[in-house]
Amino acid sequence: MNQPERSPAAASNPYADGCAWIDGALVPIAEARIPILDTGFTRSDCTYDVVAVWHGRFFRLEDHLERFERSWRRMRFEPPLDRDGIRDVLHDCVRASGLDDAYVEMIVTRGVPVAGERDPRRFANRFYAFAIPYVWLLRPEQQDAGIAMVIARDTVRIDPRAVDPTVKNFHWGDLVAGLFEAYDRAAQNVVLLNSAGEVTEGPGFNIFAVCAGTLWTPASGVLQGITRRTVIELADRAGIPTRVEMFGVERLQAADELFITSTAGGVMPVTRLDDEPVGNGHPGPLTRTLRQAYWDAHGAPRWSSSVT
Ligand code: PDG
Repeated sequence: MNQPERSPAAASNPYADGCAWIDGALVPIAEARIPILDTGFTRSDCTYDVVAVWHGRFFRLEDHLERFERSWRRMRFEPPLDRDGIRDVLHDCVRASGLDDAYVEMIVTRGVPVAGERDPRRFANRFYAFAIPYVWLLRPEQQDAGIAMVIARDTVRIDPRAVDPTVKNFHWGDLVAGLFEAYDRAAQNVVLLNSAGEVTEGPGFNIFAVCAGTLWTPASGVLQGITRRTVIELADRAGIPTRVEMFGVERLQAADELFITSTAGGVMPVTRLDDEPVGNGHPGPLTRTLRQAYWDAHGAPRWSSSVT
């Protein structure tokens, strides 16, 4: 599952490190710039989505486009491109890059204020996209061995009534503060609780606990991850029961297995929690089965479409 060596063709392609789409033009990723006054940057007034390309095929592109559209509608954006236009741009970025395995992001921002304008209804919204080499949330050896995670103590997940986590957003202040808590406690990653002490999610991933053969994942206050949905569907097909409900730290602490899910890396094991082993301290059987099933599903025509 690791990145292949760079081919001679890639070495001469200016987009081989990634390709962005800005104002109707493709740009090599290192030269891609946005206007400094774009309120997507100055106010985090934007939404985005990330879809993967694996071995030349988009994974669940229509589901990502649908989630993106739900997000921008909720934030009352009017992107300058419709869904077909956006899909075409994503294909263009990946094709130009020549990447077989890519991390493909689409962003809509409120835009640049004209002459001190402060009424968000009066901005021309902007659309950006890029494709870069596939991003792994965990390094390969961490995916095999699992990582050490902490439950954040000093940081709570931002209240969903303030920032709706089902609308993918750049308000990562709590997630990044949580990561520093993890590093300070000699762990690699973090899961955050909400203000009621219920488990939510972490920086770029959803979380699952396996308890006596049943999968548990938080129902709300989290991004409705496409990887999370894929795992639930794969588990269903394999006859593994899933409970999508809120739960507290005790369920994580008592779990036989823990894993995280993200477009950036798929299904990834967590083998230590707050300095205690999870189960026997090694990736468990359900985690391994679902991780394999996840990657096997990437060629399936119902979920993947080739880059054209
Ligand atoms: N929760 C949060 C807060 C996320 O940002 C993400 C994905 C997920 C859950 C999982 O959703 P999905 O399975 O649809 O990917 N975040 C992506 C990828 C991870 C990363 O850090 O690059 C992102 O933010 O780009």
